[in-house]
Amino acid sequence: ELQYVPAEIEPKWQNLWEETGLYRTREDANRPHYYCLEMFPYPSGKLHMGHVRVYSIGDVVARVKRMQGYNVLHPMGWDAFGMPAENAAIQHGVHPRLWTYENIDHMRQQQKRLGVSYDWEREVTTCAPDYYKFTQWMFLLFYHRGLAYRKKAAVNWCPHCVTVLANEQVENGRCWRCGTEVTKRELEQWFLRITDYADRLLEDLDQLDRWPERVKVMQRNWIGRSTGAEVEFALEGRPETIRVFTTRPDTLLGVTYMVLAPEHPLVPALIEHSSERNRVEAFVEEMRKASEVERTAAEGEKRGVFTGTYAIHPLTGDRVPIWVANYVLLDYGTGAVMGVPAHDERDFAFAKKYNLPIRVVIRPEDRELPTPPVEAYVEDGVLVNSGRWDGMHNREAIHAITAHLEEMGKGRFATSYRIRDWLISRQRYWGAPIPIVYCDHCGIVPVPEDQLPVRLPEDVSFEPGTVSPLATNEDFVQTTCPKCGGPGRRETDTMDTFMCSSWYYFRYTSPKETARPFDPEAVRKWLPVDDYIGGIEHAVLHLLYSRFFTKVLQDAGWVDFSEPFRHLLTQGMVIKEGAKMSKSKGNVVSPDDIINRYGADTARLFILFAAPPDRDLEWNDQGVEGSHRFLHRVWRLVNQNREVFHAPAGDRMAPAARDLRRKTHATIKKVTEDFAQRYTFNTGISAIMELVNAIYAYPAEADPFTKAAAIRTVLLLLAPAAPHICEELWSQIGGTGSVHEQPWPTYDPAELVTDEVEYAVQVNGKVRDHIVVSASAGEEEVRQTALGAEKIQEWTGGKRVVKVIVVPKKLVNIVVKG
Ligand code: ANZ
Ligand code: ZN
Repeated sequence: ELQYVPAEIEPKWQNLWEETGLYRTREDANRPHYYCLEMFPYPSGKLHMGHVRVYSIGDVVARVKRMQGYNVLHPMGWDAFGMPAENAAIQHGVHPRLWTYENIDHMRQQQKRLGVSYDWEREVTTCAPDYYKFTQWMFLLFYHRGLAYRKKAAVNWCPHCVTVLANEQVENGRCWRCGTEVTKRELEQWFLRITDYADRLLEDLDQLDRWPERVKVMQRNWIGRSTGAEVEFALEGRPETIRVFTTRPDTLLGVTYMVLAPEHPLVPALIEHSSERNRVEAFVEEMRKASEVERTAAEGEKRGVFTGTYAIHPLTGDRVPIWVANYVLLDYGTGAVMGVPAHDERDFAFAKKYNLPIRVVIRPEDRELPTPPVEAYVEDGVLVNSGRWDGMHNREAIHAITAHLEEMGKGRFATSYRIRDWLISRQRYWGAPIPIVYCDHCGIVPVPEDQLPVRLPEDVSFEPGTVSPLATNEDFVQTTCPKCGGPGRRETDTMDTFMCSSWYYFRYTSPKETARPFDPEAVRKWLPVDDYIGGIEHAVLHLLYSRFFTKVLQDAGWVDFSEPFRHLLTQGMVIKEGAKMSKSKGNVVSPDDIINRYGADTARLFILFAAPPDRDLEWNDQGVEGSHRFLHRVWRLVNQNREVFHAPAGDRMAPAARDLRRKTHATIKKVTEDFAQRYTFNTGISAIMELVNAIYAYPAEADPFTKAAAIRTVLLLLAPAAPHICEELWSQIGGTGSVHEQPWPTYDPAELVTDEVEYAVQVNGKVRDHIVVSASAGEEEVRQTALGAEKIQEWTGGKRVVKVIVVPKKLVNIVVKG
């Protein structure tokens, strides 16, 4: 008998699969297409268990779909630009390109060892010129559509290193290298106008009925659309007005003060002649240094200063004191709010603290509010102290008051968004150069498409001290203006790596295209992606940007759909001892160790079996052992039953054979649903385990055909999860071709029908129990089974049975007396 030695069979089959091109994407015209995609990794160095989990999930789906007769696109690639490569260059003196490509080679090897069925001929690497050429092309597409623009924005700046820092390089407000406190610096930067697409990004979420609700909620909050009104407040003794955004124009008559954000552009002019000028200036300076998070934390202290100036209430003409406070943000709404302490919690706290008046204008319909109020009343109600609107329901008043303001020219209906335009400039080396030239004559000039890629120069200085490493290479910087041919200077910033990952799934459909980012025909065939599998940490940025790109490509006529991912599966974390695996916790289990010890099939099986994919998975060594033992059991099942594959047919209608056939078909049904519809791989695998048990229990003398068919079914159903062992055993039983090219087994509904009948059992006309008997049971057997049922005896005990009526295949009625 052969031994199960994963270290022998796994590399053997991996090499054979590669030689025969088993996983090359098939494009038969008569088969439907299926695109199964896992989020591509950042080549950080080596795979962790989280990677193993996503790839195992994706691989099961891809393999099942291939067996079900689809053309399957199942590609892999590298999100290869980004900070860690550059940090390695700074810290260890390796060039980012070398570091990155070495990591890619290593991780690709690990993926191959896992036996994942990728079509490696479609691999994409975002840091390769043939790829980033088209990331630059995308930038130009946005630029020419008026969706890319330049404006000044603040970046993190380390005064000691004299360099810009990425957000990830700021640790607790200090530089990651030297620990100096980080300051802000204004630089010209490129933005993409994602806010133009805010409404569509929000509304199209409703189409995504196969996305987790949690992800959609996060995207909705990120976009943060609020509807309400803008109200114009005149200023006392000044010509300007203050415009506020409010979601509650119904509370307008409750306004007792106004607040401007500390950086509001009107503040300096407002306080110029004010007695409060010095105090306000000091406060503004202090706020400039605090982070947004600190300033707006809900529990955080609300602080402010009076400016010494007043606005005029648009309806009453009352004087309203103007304050500056930490809780108002410059870049939300208009950067100014009307303070309504009676109906807003933050305003209430602020008014209490600074002794500002509180005026109630809404009260509940069924009770009085205490005077003075002890908290903000934020619910719906009817208006009071609001003149002509008194008694109106506040929902109605929102509309009525805004309409009134509009008539007076003092306000309008308005919508506000939390989402901001996407800042894509990075003062970093390891990214795609922004394809722009600055010319003294022509200004900003986009690099023409036929001059792409703008190549990333090899030779730059990574030493901090310049704004952007690319600026240290004069050959790169100095160029000719594409428009006038005069001297020009290249943009030296690179693009946010989220630009690279926003379109890679298009590239896989036609990765060898040289003149366009992708072949629209190929995209029409494969997209939208059928399954997209990845981490919840991408719920907002990557997934939102990808949706944005798709909509822009749709508007430009490159694709004919608006959403790139039909079904999104966000897998849970892999944890050990209740915590996420991480170096700092010292609880990391290395995929290599597990593969060395048990083989890839065990690793994959355990990971799929231990939890449903969207839940966190608790790593446990006994579980791994258990999965490994199960594979041994499957191995022995085949090896101890070689003869059944050659034996003559026996009695196929004997009860044991019928039972095993029923079990086999029921398992096919269950596993098909679990693997290809519900994505609950754990329960599918446990169904296969039960079938294996049933085969072991099958009597030696029973029909061998049925047994052989059941074993073959186990191999076919298990092949997507444990591809190597199933391939090996398939070949041992003389199966033709690869197990992975067999048609997925289908079940016969007729085989599922059980030969049993259920009867309701009544005692004196009331149903007291149900019994199950063989369909062939005669009336007497049914009668005896009913009378013998435990629950029935509770009702008949001590009484006289006067009659038993059997309605065939339905009902037994027992009549008792006494
Ligand atoms: C008056 C008012 C009365 C408000 C009331 C609320 C309740 P959402 O829903 O998040 O859009 N606000 C407006 N701009 C702000 C800014 N730049 N910084 C901080 N707060 C700002 O919130 C809109 C509400 O948040 C607005 O409606 C405004 O306060 C405040 F009973 O106006 B409200
Ligand atoms: Zn020019």
